[in-house]
Amino acid sequence: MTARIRYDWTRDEIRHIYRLPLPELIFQAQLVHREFHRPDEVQLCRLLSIKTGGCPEDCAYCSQSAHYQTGVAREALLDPSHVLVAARRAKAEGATRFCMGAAWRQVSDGKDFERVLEMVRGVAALEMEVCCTLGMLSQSQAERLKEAGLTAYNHNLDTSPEFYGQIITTRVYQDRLGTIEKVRKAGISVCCGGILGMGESDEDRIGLLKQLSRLDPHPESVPINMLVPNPGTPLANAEELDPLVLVRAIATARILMPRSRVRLAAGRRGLSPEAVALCFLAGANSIFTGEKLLTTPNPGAGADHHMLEAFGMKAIVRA
Ligand code: SAM
Ligand code: DTB
Ligand code: SF4
Repeated sequence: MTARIRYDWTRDEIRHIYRLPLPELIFQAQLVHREFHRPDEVQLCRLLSIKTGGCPEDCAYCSQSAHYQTGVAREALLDPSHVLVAARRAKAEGATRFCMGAAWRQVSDGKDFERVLEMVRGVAALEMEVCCTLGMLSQSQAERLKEAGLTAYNHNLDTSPEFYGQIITTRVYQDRLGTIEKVRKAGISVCCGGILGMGESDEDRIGLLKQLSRLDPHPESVPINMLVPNPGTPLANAEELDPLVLVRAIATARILMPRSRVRLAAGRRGLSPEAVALCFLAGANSIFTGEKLLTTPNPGAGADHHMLEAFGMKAIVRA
């Protein structure tokens, strides 16, 4: 049977998939996965925080929000030459995508934005996929990023529209959707996903998956993060998520969005190798590698090459 790409998934259909017996859910996800992707291949991506801390938003999970005392120091925008050294190193270690994150509510025009454009041009020249996550954007900024060679923009919906207000109060869901639309209109591919383990319910996770699967076209890349609890944030003591919930969410995302790259993003350090293997079986085909995500630790490139070897899987060489 050939999976059809659909943009009209209903909550009932998604709930039905999400609640299938686990072996059946993983089997269905594998059918879709094998039709659209090579099951032994994983994309390695590298993150770099180009502007850390002091963010005016109040995202309850984030170490970089100025609203909480998290011990993350506020830093100025990095120098493009420093960023290029990191990108070259990432490429040498097998990454085919380089993602630069800034703790901004939105991009402002001026010196800093020009510097970001210079970073994008530099990374694009290394023939890597270049992704940025800089907060909200204007249409003309999106177009200038595209001209500079940006291939993807990350902007997450994070959770369901219903739960959103309990996590972030300084912007609304519609702001996020608006930015994603501008990115799409500029011809940049969309990277959009969410976080699990913030105290949301199954219905919230289903709600997030519904929002993502009704974006037309689907986001080319869907990062699924597990909360990394940060001391000092309101979610510092959130209850740990059952990894099988993560596996269910990944498998459901795979079935709903067959062509998308599903990225097992933050929180991987807390997973056993068996849980990571289950995530791959459920249809994840990308990870962040390198010792740091933006501000929190992550498995290093060496450990990840080791892991893939043990699983008999390989990193893709060209994006
Ligand atoms: N400031 C920009 C924004 O929010 O769009 C870009 C950077 S922000 C850190 C990118 C994404 O990382 C967030 O939307 C969230 O999904 C994820 N993230 C941030 N902190 C996290 C944490 N502690 N655990 C898991 N995911 C996290
Ligand atoms: C995404 O969904 N996850 C990445 C990337 N997009 C920018 C960020 C994860 C951040 C984890 C927390 C930290 O390191 O500060
Ligand atoms: Fe700022 Fe992004 Fe952190 Fe929210 S997630 S506080 S917008 S850096």
